[in-house]
Amino acid sequence: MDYSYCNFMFTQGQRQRMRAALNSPIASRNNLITDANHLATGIDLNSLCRVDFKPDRAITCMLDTVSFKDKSMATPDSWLWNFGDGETSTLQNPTHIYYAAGAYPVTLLATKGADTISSAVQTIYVSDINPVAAYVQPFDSLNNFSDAALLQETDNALLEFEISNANSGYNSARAAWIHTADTTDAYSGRSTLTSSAIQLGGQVNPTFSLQYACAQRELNSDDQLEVLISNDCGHTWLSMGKRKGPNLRTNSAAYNNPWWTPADSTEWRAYSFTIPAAYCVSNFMFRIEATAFRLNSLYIDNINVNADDYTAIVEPKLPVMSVHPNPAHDQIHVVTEEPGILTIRDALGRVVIETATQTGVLNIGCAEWSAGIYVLCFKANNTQVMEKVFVY
Ligand SMILES: [Ca+2]
Repeated sequence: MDYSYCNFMFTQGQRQRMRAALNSPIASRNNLITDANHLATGIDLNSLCRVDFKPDRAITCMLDTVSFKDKSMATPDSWLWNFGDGETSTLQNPTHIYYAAGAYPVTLLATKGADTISSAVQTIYVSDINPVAAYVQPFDSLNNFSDAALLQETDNALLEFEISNANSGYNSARAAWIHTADTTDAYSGRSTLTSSAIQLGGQVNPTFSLQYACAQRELNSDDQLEVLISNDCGHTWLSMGKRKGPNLRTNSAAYNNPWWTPADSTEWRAYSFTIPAAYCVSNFMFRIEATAFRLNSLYIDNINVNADDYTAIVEPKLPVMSVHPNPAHDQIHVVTEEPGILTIRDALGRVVIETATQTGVLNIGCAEWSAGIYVLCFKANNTQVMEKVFVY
């Protein structure tokens, strides 16, 4: 039986269960793929039939260490690694440091007795430290994701992000788009877009934001969007929250036709957060992870990282609001950069003030307010930002 295409045949959940079963010590199942078991079941371990390897990461930074692990069947006698930058190694499981940004094709040539086999090429993407302390991506004039300094990885090629059709972006021409063709092969999988390193060292409260639009084939499936951030060049990742199922879709109907397109900006939502201080480092990265079960279409647009300092924004971005002093006692000064609606709620969610704002400063007296936390929500251009203020 050939299961080599099993990522097209089974759902994510089924695959996780099968992998868990194979790696479980129960009934010694985790011994099934050991050399000892291969010997016992008559597999010839004296000849080499498959040479393969796995890097600990496919995207990394200059001067960072990448670990490579030999995954060949039947332990080879010798190894010759080519790291794609002119350097080689004869260790079984070497580490390597890249000293310049670029894409490096890595191969492993392994020998056992008379057999010498080369692995397939795997590319390691090495990121420079971005000299611009911001990242903005509107996807409108993009040919491929590497031009956007985004590395795409997927476990189902039918569910890769691609550039969307005309007039489907957020208030704009195009977006990044996962759409499921009308075939069960294309229903289940995970695709990620990982940024290169972004220079956030020394930044104060930079923000991450993107817009997304989503429709589902079935309203009870757990399609998911998650943004993760790294402060160590992709070694470890912190989830900034998952949007799942009903919290992900921006259109309430179930769509079977695979070509759903958001009608207008009301079918888009913002995913935004303030980047924690511990992540304001010189090699900040973000990863957008989309997991599909019965997805119809997922659109991502208008990624902004610390965009307030960036001068080349061509699309609407999140409205800008600053609030001071904070904590406040007598007055709150709210500065907004465009007309919009400001709503202030107390800790129980009750509206204290709702008012239209113009560009500039709005002074709000708060001397009579009870002490506590208040949430200011500023809406403009169909998006919103929030700030908390403590009144004492
Ligand atoms: Ca766009």
